[in-house]
Amino acid sequence: MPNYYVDLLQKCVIAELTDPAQAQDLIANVGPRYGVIETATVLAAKAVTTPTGPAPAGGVEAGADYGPLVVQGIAHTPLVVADVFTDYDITPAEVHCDPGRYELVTDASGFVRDVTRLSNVPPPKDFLRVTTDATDDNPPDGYPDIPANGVSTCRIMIQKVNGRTGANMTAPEDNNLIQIATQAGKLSAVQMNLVNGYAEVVLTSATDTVITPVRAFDPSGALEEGAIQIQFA
Ligand SMILES: [Ca+2]
Repeated sequence: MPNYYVDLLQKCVIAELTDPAQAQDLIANVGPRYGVIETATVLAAKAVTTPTGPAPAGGVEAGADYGPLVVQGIAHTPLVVADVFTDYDITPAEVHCDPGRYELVTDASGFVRDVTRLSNVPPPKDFLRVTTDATDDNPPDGYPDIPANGVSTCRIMIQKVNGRTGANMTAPEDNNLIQIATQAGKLSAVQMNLVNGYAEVVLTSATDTVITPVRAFDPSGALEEGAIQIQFA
């Protein structure tokens, strides 16, 4: 049965989990922001939309964040299904999330139409969203790629994001010291301060054909780390 990784705050599926055993582990250890939908219903990709009103319309403001899956090494295929609870009839039994943090809101037929965060738990930490200007062309498989020739480069962009609202944080005080790490290739910098909540580095490819996680993290632990996978092809 397919397992879908769902952003509970945005009410949007962002990936299909491709390793059933890992998916079961994730279900047993759901995080503060994400859940798993385990359903026989086949979900079709639906492009992200900018939210135009309050829940349950949902939507993702600035693209899906695969950091938590990358950091945990969870096998997945990017799949964005916006408005998943609006568009599909999903039962509470199919939605795995932390019942101490989230309440499933059902309609008269018993289908989940909304997810609300319980207010007596602390909000999710602010986090680092990592994106790139590399495009997913060669091969087109969900991972942005650059040639594995040891000289090609791409930009790695790091944005501080409000964990509760998903909005970019761009104030002068959003100047956290962050560190960046990759398992392959070279980074133009491995430590820097955010400027108005933003930083970027250049990643130069290796000559091995690999997919490497690029992580951005806050050594103080105040921010949740972010990551992206870059393919050298
Ligand atoms: Ca690719």
